[in-house]
Amino acid sequence: MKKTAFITGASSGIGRAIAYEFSKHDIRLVLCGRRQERLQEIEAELVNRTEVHTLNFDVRDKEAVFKAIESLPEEFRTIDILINNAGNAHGLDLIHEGKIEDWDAMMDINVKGLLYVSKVIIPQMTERQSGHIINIGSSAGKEVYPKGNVYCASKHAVDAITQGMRIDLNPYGIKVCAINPGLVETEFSKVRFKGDAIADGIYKGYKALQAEDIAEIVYFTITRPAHVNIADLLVFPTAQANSVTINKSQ
Ligand code: NDP
Ligand code: 8X3
Repeated sequence: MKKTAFITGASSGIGRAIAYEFSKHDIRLVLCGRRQERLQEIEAELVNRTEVHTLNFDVRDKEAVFKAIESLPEEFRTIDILINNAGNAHGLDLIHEGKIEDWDAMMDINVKGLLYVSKVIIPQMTERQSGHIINIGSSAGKEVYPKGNVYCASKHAVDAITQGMRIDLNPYGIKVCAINPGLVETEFSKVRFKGDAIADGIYKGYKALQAEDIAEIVYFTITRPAHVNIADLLVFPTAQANSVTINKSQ
């Protein structure tokens, strides 16, 4: 039977690539983000392959999250696959020099936003006793690097929430997984450095992961047999060994 996937942060990068990958496999799509015009462009490109519905909301705004999901048309209401992907880093500063607005953004979007969306969607999964939740974590959720402090904390929280979800949803047969990438060439660094020229150098001198690499891994994860749950996956570009060891001589 045709499945429906709900993807947050679908307007760019990893989320958009997941939408394209899923559309190749006839998965119905609910695409979410703040930039509605981007979502509409993606919808226009994918609508010949599968049904697409876009939802425009900021994951920080819990009322907006609840209202948007409640507004889903009947044919998009049963969510089989939830991809909690919306998120970003904001800034790269020593802890004593960090900006409170950056800290708020990372905790509110990466952690609380993920919880708000999950809060609305999980009950229908527990009721049906089926579903698959994939949280996009990060290598920053596995180790802390210099100046990574609060972004790393937000992704460590995603790691803990993923483990907690897997435990609490175990009686319901719901699969829960975290995919944790290292460096992926998306708009991530443009957002992190607020358009500063530093962002241009982040993916130079080596081949970073591409959003499509992560999308293929996500599709592989959701197509395992019913008894197999990929629980936690860490993926780096070959040139990267950990957050600070990157071979840029290629
Ligand atoms: P992008 O900046 O390309 O995409 C981020 C997505 O998140 C956009 O679609 C954006 O949509 C959405 N988003 C951001 N803030 C909000 C918000 N407040 N409300 C709703 N949606 C929001 O980055 P990536 O694709 O790289 O990032 C996706 C995920 O992958 C993030 O969770 C990130 O932490 C994680 N990740 C990224 C890595 C990398 O190196 N790129 C490595 C490891 C993990 P819009 O602006 O339209 O709202
Ligand atoms: C993104 C990877 O190393 O920039 O989560 O934190 S990193």
